[in-house]
Amino acid sequence: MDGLNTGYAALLLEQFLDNPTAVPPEWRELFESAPPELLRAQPGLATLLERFGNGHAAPPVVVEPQPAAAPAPVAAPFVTQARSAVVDEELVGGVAAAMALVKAFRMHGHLAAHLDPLGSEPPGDPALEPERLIPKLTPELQARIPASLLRLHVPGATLAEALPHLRETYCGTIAYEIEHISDHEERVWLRQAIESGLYRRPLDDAERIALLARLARVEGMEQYLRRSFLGQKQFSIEGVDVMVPMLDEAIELASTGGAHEVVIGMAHRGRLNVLAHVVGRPYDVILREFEGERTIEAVVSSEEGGTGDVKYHLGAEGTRKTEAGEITVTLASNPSHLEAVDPVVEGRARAEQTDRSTRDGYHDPTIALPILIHGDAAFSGQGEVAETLNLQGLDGYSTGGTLHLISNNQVGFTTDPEDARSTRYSSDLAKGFDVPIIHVNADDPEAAIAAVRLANAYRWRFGHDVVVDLVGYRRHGHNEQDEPAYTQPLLAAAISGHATVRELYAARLVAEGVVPEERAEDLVREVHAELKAAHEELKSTFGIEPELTPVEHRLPATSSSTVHTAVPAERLRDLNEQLLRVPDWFTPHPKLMKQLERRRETLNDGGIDWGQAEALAYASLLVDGIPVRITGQDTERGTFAHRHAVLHDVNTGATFTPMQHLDDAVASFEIHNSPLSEYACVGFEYGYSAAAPEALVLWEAQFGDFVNGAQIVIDQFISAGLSKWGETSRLTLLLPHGYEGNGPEHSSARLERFLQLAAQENIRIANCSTSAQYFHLLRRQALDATARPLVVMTPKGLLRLKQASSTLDDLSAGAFRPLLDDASADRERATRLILCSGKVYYDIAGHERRGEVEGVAVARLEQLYPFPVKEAADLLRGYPSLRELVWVQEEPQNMGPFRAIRHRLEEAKPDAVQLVYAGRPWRASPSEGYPTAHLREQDRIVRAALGL
Ligand SMILES: Cc1ncc(C[n+]2csc(CCOP(=O)(O)OP(=O)(O)O)c2C)c(N)n1
Repeated sequence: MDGLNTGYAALLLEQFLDNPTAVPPEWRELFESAPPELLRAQPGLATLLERFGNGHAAPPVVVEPQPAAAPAPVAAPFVTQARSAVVDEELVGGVAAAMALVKAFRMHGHLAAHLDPLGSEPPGDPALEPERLIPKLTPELQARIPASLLRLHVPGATLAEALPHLRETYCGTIAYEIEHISDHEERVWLRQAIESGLYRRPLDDAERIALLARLARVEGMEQYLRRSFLGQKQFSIEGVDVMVPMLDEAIELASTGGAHEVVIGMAHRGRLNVLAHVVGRPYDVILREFEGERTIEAVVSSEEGGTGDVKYHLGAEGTRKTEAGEITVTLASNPSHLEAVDPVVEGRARAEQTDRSTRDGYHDPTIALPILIHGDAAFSGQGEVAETLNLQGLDGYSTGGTLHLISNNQVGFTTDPEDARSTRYSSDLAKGFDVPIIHVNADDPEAAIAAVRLANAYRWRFGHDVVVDLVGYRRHGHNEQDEPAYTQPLLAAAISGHATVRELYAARLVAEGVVPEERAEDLVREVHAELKAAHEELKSTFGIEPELTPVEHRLPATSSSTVHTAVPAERLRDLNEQLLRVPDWFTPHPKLMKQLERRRETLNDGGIDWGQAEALAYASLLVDGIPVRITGQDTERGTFAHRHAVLHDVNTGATFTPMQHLDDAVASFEIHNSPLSEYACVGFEYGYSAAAPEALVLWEAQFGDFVNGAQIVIDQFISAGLSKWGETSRLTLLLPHGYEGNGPEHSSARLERFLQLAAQENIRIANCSTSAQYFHLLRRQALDATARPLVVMTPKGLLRLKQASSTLDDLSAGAFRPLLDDASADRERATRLILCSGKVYYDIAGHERRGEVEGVAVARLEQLYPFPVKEAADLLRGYPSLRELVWVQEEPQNMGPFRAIRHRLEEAKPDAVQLVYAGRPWRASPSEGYPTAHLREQDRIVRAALGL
């Protein structure tokens, strides 16, 4: 017994001795059953409780609130029995054993549950066997222990009566893992919800027939496709067919709860069925894909032709009618990379849930429900799942709870669970995130619906994630070209002799007289007929070119002239002043405030640094109605302490974000420090930005190197999404980059990787060298009519470098310039033109021997992609005496921009001009580890560039 329970029990005892009716009935019964002399001495209480507790953890009755339903009336065995100490001791011991048994069912019942449709025996657990508790818990005692004392919500007045229900509830075709949840209220709620059977309300006949019809549709479609397109991949759903009616139910419930949208992320398995039956993609569109016709999306995804994507990766959007009205169902496009879409779906849902016309982006999670469907092998194997689960409770990322559905076919390609994970269940990871887990047998469709109902109620009540582990099987191979018997012969044999869920359910409904046998058979035939008709209709159109309107997805290589990025000086002054304002109740750190207040002087004297230029860019966008969202590790302050967008009260710790208090702002400013993740966080922002095309969404890396933790999102979504799915966004990656002697890991954001991925104007890549350029770039990114992701190599040392700072005039006039010429060069006489990008410019321009060299000009390439072809040609034409064009970079020759832009430089220069490379040689690691080695190498590069 712990202190709390003993203390609580002592309190109750005191009350009982004073007035026996003042304590809860079960305590009264307990006290009344004990010898009075034992009760009157405190050590006696300890003995009583010790026997009561039987060395186990505290009985749950101690701190639980009363159940909503009144407990069933019970004969008072303790009172009416002879008051002999021997009998009472037996009873007390029996109660303790009974509590242990109840606890065992709640905690370990799942181990004895019948979850496998193929009938494998559950492992069971000795703690679930009442016989093992004999002699403490004889059948006679079981019949005397009142269920209310055990806080049971299953039917039955005594333990003996309740026991079968307990077993049925916890060890049937649904099983629960909820006892790991640290929140007491949630545990109590879940126990009550589970045991009361509220969410297992039997379906009525109409619902059962509709469920059967749905299963017939699911199965019918898979069969039709397999027979008509032999060997084509469809990643059949068969074995977890009930997933479709489960999604139907989740959508219906979401709609009833007021949601306008359901956003679904899923992999290959069952996707075609979900597309057709859940999202509502017409059969003929799916059949067209099987016939090898290009999809409409693929044809129009870019002027030069996108690649399109295989049919089981394509996203879709549909509108569904529900009892509560229409609801949008979105299936996110996703790559083959399992689980990569998880955070993307979360970001999409969050964008839908956010009101960006409010100052801080009011978040209402009821607006959209995210559903993630996982494979069992992927859920336990891919770290992205953990990163995504970790977002659920965070202010900047929460979506009010995600419904996770593990489509558990008990195999991953050809790998058995024993080789795929170290834990018993695929879902085990989720336990570490306080997530309730509901396992359900996929051959019991009604149980599967009940699982969704409980999951939905839990999400609605607590706003947290919930996992439904749908345990089924895979009727065929991994795909339609695989022979499963080669690798899982026993499993394949068992499955081939196993009736489909539709057959099983039909037989049940026929046997129960719910549906006539012929009607049950007709259901599948009808689906086949419908598909056949759609197929024939489609075939009759072959040879006729569909009328398609090509969509213009190319973007101009330079800033569109229609994008006006300059902001009147007076407005900037006003915004600057407002950004320095804090309310009376707020005491900022005086030293920080002094530092920020220097931002007043810079408007007159120059010296507007990166942080100030960025703040003014965001503020000016907010008053123009463009929402801004920025996240990243330590982004509120800024890794390099250059942002300080969120101020902290030195006395109370309260925060204040001036950007959310601008007088004329008509759009939201969201800023959040992110968890220490790149993969999920970049994925989340991609999803958010794709669903919020009007917003400027930025993600900032702590150092640019770390962005490769999100490489899958960059390769598969950010750069290829447009070509594959016609999907793009304004997502802006801020990647601190530059060689400042911090070693191999804090120098390079791997610019070369982005350049390699850049084609068909899919993304923009920039590396600015002044704060005004950064200001105009950010504004252009938000205002350009053509949305594209932007990758910015952001500086470290330059953040405060005087020479890189700007003046108010620079912000109130002009625009972003992709190429900066050397303003002080003698163009007629210059024979060597150095071209570089980013911070190395200042190393060259500021080199101690720069003055010694004549005939050298230094220009800066600020936008690396799309390459400013015209500007580069104009630049070179401006230097008639040129003999050498030197490309200078800090990165090794196999990295950095050189290899990606070399052909552009060759094209821009006259033949007589020689192209020279100055930079680090080919290297396997980006930079030196020692500061002195760095300085030596940096100096060598600059001298080589200047010809010293
Ligand atoms: C990140 C990643 N690694 C490897 C693969 C290759 N792959 C495709 S399906 C699959 C097995 C998936 O098993 P599971 O998650 O259980 O889903 P199921 O196909 O059984 O529905 C694998 C390994 C992949 N698609 N993505």
